[in-house]
Amino acid sequence: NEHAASSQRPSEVLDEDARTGLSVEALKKAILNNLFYVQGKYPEIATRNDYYMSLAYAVRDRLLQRWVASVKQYLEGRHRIVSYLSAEYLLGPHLANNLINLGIFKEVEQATQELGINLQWLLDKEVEPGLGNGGLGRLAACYMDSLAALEVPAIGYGIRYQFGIFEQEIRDGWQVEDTDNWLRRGNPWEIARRELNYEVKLGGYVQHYMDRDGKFRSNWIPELTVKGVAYDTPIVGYKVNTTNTLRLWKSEAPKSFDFQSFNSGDYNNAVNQKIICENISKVLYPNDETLSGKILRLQQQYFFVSCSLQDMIGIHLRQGEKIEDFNVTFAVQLNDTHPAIAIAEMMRLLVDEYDLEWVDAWRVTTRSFAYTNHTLLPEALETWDLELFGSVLPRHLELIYEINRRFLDEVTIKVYGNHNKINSLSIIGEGPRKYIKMANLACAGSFAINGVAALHTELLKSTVLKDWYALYPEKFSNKTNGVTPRRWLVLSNPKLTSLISGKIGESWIKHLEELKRLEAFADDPEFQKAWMDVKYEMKKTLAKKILNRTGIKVNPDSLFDVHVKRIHEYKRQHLNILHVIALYNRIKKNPSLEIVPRTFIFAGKAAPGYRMAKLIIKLINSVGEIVNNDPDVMDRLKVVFFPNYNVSNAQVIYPAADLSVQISTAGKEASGTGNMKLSMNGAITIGTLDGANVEIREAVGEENFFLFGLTAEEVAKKKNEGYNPYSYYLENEELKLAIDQIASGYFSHLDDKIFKDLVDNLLYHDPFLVLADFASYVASQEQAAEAFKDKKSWAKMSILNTARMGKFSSDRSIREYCDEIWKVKSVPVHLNGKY
Ligand code: H53
Repeated sequence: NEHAASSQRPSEVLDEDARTGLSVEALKKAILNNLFYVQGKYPEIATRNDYYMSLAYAVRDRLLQRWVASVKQYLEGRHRIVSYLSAEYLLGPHLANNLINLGIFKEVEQATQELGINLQWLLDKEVEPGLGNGGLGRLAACYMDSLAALEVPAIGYGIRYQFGIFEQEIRDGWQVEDTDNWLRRGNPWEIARRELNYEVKLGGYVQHYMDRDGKFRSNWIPELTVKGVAYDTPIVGYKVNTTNTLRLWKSEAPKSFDFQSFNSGDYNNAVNQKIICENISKVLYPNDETLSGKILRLQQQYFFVSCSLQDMIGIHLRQGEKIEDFNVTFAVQLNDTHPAIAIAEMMRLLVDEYDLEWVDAWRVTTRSFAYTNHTLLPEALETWDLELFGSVLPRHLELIYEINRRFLDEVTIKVYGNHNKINSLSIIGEGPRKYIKMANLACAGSFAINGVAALHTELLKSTVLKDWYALYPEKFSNKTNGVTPRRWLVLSNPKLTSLISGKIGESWIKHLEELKRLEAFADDPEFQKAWMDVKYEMKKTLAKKILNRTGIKVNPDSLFDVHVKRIHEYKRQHLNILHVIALYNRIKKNPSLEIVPRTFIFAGKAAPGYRMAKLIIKLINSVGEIVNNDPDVMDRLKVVFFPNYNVSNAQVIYPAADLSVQISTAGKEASGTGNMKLSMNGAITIGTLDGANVEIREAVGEENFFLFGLTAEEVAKKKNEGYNPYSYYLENEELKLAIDQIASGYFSHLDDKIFKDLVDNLLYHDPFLVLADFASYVASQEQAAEAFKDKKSWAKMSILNTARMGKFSSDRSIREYCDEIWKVKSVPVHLNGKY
């Protein structure tokens, strides 16, 4: 990489007020400047989007100043760097978040106002980068925020998908997908680093030969070479100078390509090859918790991992370090198995490209990587058909065979030749077709393995990774997930934020445990009222949005029962809807029934190929159509499916929730993070003992949590004994009626076929024990409704939920990763001599 010499000293560039000043005047000047020089407009003809871009560039200049300072300081000091490898980052809009972290929200609000524009209009212009599916991608985004807030040197590596998660529309009650062309109006937050690019080989075959020194060598002759170009997004920490890099790779055709084909006159082939290369980073696979086994997905994973490792090695060597010391410079975290191919790629780079001996290469590799497991669901544990794998990564297949051979040699002694154990530990699965087990590759090549909630880690150790735990107990630890209070409280709920800060100051934003001090006001009637007033305001705001998006009018005085997350059978949105139907039937039976009015709010995307999940969406909308329009109901119940659940919509929904619905089958949800965000915003959870719910209940106190359902142990036992859902159907009248209605077409204009698969699945299989937990759920919901009637005690519960959420800040999670896994320290960054 060349560096152009400049006669100007950096400080001359940095001091320029209009570029980097934080005063209202400087910001105004910057916005107008950008309007003219970047957008080519003047105020009279500028659109809202022009102003959005001008403001975004003004903010970016301020980020860049801190970013350059951070990079300089990291490199000069030779500090240890965290490298987070993740196929997904579900960032959400940048602008408002950057204003908060830079501490200039108020100033920009005033600057825009003085220019005669409304900041909210501009914030609404941003198209959010939806480069993730759900929890896993959003976790990566929260962790990037916390790494910067804690002043930890870090790089996030991933893929710059041209199309992110699809946009969801609801037509006739069904989910319809539309492409997410998030880059259509440009992206002011990224900087294309054209000069930072790497070649990545794909396909082909491997030649073996002996070199002049008698050393065996391998030469991978690829079928295709693609180029990865770096696109950097600065991630600034909350009220610190630290600005880290999110480096996403875009795939392109290498230049040499056009030449070859051009020379041979095969223009069509050249164009086709270009398309094949560009396809690799084209689109995010829309599956959450299900593997797809598709060639393109493997290519994506390998593509971004290879670019990232080449980049890290470059950074390491440019500091004058030896390749053998790579693991001193970098701690590399694998976010699930999606980047696990990094283990084999690291071996290839070290052995084939940097000439290390196998044992030395393996030592460096196994001291560099750590692996986070995010799921116990067997259908989500990634495997690759061995033949397919070999067709994409022939050299890696050889390397994995060798890794496995040496590994099994070592293990066989330890397990006294127990074949079942050897099979379970092997990286290669046997069967009609052989396959590669990515979780086993990740475990073998990592020095640390963690789950994402206490229960999940325990279940990992006792089930899915049992044999690994028996051999390497010291590698295992738990790192309960967390979420960033900057986006999920300060940004989404500014009114609650100022109420809290008015009582206990602002330091809780960086030290969330300090929310504890709110407990002192939990019984204070005035504070309770102010608290519930904020909740009411947020419910009105959401009610407006609901009317606008769905045409459904909801009552902000009703209990907002909020179930928002990806649609999946294990998350049991159908258990929720069965409860809705039960309440509806109680009203039908006794029209003068006095019940707590409720608004059921659902939101979430279904993977486009997941039939049952799409059917559940249709069922929710069908039930809604009947319930919402039945005059007998008299507005006591409303069912809303809020379309296109994404980060922006979540920011409006969480603050308005009274009840947080977290009802997955115990043992299935690894952690959950929406549960944390809702509780932080003062919603009370109705939930099973699953994932992080267990720890949330411990933190907020059992009297502030509505518990129901079978435990993970009871679920396992019931399944072992032979679970019979049909008996639950026969025994529970309300359940039977609800299911019979669905089956008979009561909610579907008498169409009795549409929900048949769903009904049959529940009655004869019910893999997620919906029917077994139904009675207990309904009973628990009755308690919740009863509690909601007592406004004072509800307010107290709500305050205590927020007050006791300190543990669930992603700052706490990241601190644990730093201290216990990565062994990295924070590096405060100074700007012009100031911290
Ligand atoms: O990861 C979240 C967890 C959540 C879990 C989720 C997840 C994905 O979103 C995708 C794949 C996967 O294996 C796991 O379902 O429970 O909170 C972050 O850890």
